[in-house]
Amino acid sequence: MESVAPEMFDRAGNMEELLALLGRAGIENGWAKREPSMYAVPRKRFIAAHWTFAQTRAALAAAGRFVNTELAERRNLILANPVEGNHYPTVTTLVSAYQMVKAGETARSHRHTSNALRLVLEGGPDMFTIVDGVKLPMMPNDVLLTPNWSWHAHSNETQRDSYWIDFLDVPLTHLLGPMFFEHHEDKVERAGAVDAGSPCRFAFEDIVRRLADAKEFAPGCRRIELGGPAMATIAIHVIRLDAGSSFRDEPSTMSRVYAVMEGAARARIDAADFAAARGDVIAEPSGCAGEWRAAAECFLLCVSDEPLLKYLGWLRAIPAPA
Ligand code: GTQ
Ligand code: FE2
Repeated sequence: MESVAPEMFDRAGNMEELLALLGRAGIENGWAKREPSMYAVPRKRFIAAHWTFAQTRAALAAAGRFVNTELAERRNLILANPVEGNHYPTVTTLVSAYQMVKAGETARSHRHTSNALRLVLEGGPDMFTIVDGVKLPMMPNDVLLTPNWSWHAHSNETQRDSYWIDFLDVPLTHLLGPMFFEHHEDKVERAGAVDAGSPCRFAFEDIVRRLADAKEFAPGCRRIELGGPAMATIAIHVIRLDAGSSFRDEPSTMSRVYAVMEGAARARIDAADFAAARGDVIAEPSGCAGEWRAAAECFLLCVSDEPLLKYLGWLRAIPAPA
């Protein structure tokens, strides 16, 4: 970029000379752009993808032999969307990861501006996430929140390694810029009482009870929301499908990440077919059509950026291509 005097533009004799001057001045023209900045409907960047707990569990168990929580802030495996060149987001705004904390181990206290939640796959009454000094039990299928800037550590006081799935809005934090992170002065924040009834904990038994009273949104399909919404950028829904039932997600601007809490499901997302078992994760990026089907009764966790898009006035259906 150099300084181009106004008189130079006066002397430009044709479009080519003008474009050359603009180039030297570091100014992009808006009529013959490299890339159109607007288009009729959203372009897709991410693709549907499936990760199995069978595979990631084995990988985390192996990581448990080589990686301790002194070395690793968290012993986690990032579910980067498999689209070419991507190494981090699972979908536009969200990243998902599997995490394991060994029996007797702790993962130190920290806080960050990114909002997070976890879905417990293997835990117990003495597996805790310590949120702002309060111990929240991590029982199988519980959902735990660690919103923006809340201190959190994980303390496994059970006899078995614990596994769960993390969901965070880090890709959104990266895009907008407001990432802050710090360690607690105590390695693991001192915790008072156990609070199984914390607003940051959704116990599976309560989820099951609420779903029993929920009305159908499609035949054999019931859905509840955890929180309203759970966090500023993230909505969490749990869907219960009776055996043989199915529902559709119409293509829209929201991004979704699903996890199977119980049972097994088949998903057809755009042209891809997936058979998902308990603990598996499926990315359903914005713009994708999803069809979900249960062979046997099934519980699905759906994590989305719905509240963010709603707030922005950008939650819209995307019409199918003509
Ligand atoms: O457990 O605090 O998968 O901060 C990524 C970042 C988990 C966590 C992740 C995190 C955590
Ligand atoms: Fe964290």
